[in-house]
Amino acid sequence: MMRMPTVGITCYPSQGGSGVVATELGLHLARRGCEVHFISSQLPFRLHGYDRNIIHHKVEMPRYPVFEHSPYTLSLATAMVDVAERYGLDLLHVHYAIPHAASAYLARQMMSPRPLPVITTLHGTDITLVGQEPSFFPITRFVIQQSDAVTAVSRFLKDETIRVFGVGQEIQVIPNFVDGRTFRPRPEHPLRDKFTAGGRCVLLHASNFREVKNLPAVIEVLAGLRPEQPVVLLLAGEGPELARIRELVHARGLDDRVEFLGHVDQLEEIMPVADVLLLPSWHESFGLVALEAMSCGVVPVATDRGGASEFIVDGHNGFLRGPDDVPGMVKVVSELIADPQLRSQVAEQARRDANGDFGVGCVVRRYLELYESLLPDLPG
Ligand code: GMT
Repeated sequence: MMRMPTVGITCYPSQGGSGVVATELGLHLARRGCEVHFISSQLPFRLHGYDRNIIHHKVEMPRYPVFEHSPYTLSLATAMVDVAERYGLDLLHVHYAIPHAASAYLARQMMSPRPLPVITTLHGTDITLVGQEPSFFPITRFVIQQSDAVTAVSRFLKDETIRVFGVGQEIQVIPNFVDGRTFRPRPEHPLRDKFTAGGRCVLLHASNFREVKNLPAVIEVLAGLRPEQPVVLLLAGEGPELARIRELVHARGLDDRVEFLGHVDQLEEIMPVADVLLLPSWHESFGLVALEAMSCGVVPVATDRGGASEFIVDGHNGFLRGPDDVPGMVKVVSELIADPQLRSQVAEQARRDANGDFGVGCVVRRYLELYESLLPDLPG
C-alpha cells in the first residue's frame, strides 16, 4: 500500500476564505496520516494547538536597506526548497495563485531534477480581481500553465479562468467544504437569549468588509424591513469598509438594530445564533461563509453572481438574489421573519445539503486522489 504523502501547504495566514480552506484541508489531511508542513508568513489563523503531523514554518524576510520592500516571493521559494529538502516533501499545494504559485514554480526549478509537483488551488479574487491587474496578468497566466495540477473551487471560477486567461490545461473543480461537527446547529446556544429577546429574528453578515462584499446592501435590506418586524443584524468581521458602514448604520437610524461584533476568529461560535445569513457580494467565486452557515442550520440569502448557485438551490436550501436587488432580498427576509416554519424547513434542507457533497469527508478524499495521481511512484 502507498504511504500517505508528505505535503507542503502555502496560504495567506490572515482571515480570508482561501486561508480557511487551506488550513482546514491541512488539518484533515494530518488526521488521515499525511505529514503536513505549512509554509507561510505567519501561523494561519485557524491553526492552533499541537498536532503531531503538522509543522508550521515561518518564512523569514530579511530587511536590507536597499530593498524598498522585502521580496517575499523569493524568501517563500527558498523556504519551500529548505522544507522540501529537510522533510522530503512529496508535493507543494499552494492556495491563491499570487504570489504563491510563482514561489512554488521557482522552488520546483531549484529542486530539479528531484521532482516536486506543484498544485495550485484558485480561490477567487486571484483570478477575478488581482490576477487581472495588468502588472500581474502575464505572470498569473504563466504560473497557472506551469502548475502540475490546477484546481478551482467552483465551476464558475474554472470557466472564468479559462475565459480570462485562455489557459488550455485541465482545471479540476474541487469545491470548498465544511466540517458538520464544528459548524452545527446549537438551539441551546447561550447567546441566543441575548439576541432573540422580544422574539427577534437574527440576521448575520460575516466577511472581511471589502468592497466586493457589498455591505451597503446588507444595511439597506435592514432599512427596508418594517420597523415593527423584530430583527437584529449582527456584523462580524472588520476591514476597509467598516468605518463607512458604521456611518451608514447611524445615518439610516439603525443603531439599535445592529450589533458590530468585530473580528471573530471562530465563526462557528456565533453563527448558530443566527436565523439568516446575508451575503449580497458583487460576486463570490464560492462563498464559503454561506456553506458554513448552511451547516449551522442558518438560511443563506446570497448573491446569484458566481459559484454560490452551485450549492444553493433558490427556494430549496437558501435564496439567491442579484447584488443590486435589495427589494428582492427584503421580500425574502420578510417572508422568513414572518414564517418560522418556512425558516426551519429551508434550514434543515440547508444543513443536509451542506454536509453531503460539500462535507469534509467527500472533498478531502478528492484532494488525496489528486495527490496520488501526481505521485504514481510514491514508495510504500
Ligand atoms: O473574499 C474573501 O472573503 C477572501 C477570499 C480569499 O481568497 O481569501 O475568498 C475567496 O476564496 C474563498 C475560499 O475559496 C471563497 O469562498 C470566496 O468566495 C472567494 N472570494 C471571492 O470570490 C470574492
